[in-house]
Amino acid sequence: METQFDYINILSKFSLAGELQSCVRYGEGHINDTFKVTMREEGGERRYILQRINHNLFQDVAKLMHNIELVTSFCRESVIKRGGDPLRECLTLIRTKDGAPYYFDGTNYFRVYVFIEGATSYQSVRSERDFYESAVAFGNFANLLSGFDASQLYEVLPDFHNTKVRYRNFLAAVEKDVCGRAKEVEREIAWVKAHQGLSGQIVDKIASGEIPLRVTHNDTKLNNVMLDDATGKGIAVIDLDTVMPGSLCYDFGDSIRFGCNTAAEDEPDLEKVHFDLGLYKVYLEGYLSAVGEGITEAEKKALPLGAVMMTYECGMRFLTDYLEGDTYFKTHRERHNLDRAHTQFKLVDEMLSCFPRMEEAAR
Ligand code: ADP
Ligand code: GN1
Ligand code: MG
Repeated sequence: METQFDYINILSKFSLAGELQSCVRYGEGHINDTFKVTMREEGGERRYILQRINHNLFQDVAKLMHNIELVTSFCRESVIKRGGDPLRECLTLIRTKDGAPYYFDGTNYFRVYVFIEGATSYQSVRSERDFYESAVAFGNFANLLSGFDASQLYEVLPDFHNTKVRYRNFLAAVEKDVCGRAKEVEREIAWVKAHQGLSGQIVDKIASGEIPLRVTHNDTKLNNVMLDDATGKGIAVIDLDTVMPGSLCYDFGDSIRFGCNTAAEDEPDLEKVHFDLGLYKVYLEGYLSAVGEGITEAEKKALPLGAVMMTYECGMRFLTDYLEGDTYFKTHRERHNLDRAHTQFKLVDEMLSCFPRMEEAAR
């Protein structure tokens, strides 16, 4: 297996049931290295998720894991209160034999979660129903987090969705041009600059108090929610690394960015990439049905803007990473980040061309 670490030794540090059978790379996350671990025990198998935490990004893993512990125990309690199954409806951390929430082998940091069985995280929307259920799950999650005390959390990635800061970082990457790629992407750079006006749209509303800062998930892609294989319901929200102060508009917007694309996030053939307004309406309905009474009129009004803004920001982040030599997002081919940037820019163009209809739907 292509791990660059001794997973047998790593796994032996955790309190796992049974005997190790296999450990294989798993999922399509862009940040951590994720593996599915199968253990054999009497009467069957038990599965876990092993993750090598991306500590280039999360430089203070102790703080990151402090957040994860708090958020997962908070979710667990609420699932138990409503009579649900905490092992399927929230992430469950497995401790090391020393009782720690992660293990450091001198080079890398690792954590283990219970594998959520009988559920799937999808890479693209298969049906309106699935997308609706994912919206309900993320809406419920936002509702749940409204009871969470923000002061307990570390802001592990400061300015994560501060699009103005992202824009400044983009300009710096263009300026430095460490890989000599700026010339090749002059057109894309010009596009980002021409749309600079978008970057302050949500940030300024938060700064002026027009929309509130809340505890949010901040990475609400479809593949960060698990849909039950039997019922189709969104049962668990996963990938909690970025739970931090943020805006509902970010969470709503990121789901739209990813899920309302008629093609994959990295589709090289732009003919296939379109913004699906019908799916946007489906998600909006599901999200509003679950997010709770707490959402303000100003937030509701800004949801469509959140979609445009998050797509702009993400495209800009992909282009920045391309300019910086693909050091942030995992890439699997030449120009992978550039392909990703292209899809996002096309989606923004299409969103802007039907923006009044997006606003109308959110009224
Ligand atoms: P990244 O931060 O790299 O996106 P994630 O935490 O989202 O990492 O994990 C990557 C993928 O692994 C997810 O999209 C999902 O498919 C799968 N996954 C993660 N945690 C679990 C779990 N507890 N049970 C089942 N699948 C999981
Ligand atoms: C990353 O970890 P993952 O793959 O769920 C990224 C998001 C981006 C997304 C783009 C911590 O999400 O912010 O929107 O890729 N996560 C982090 O697909 O940077
Ligand atoms: Mg993920």
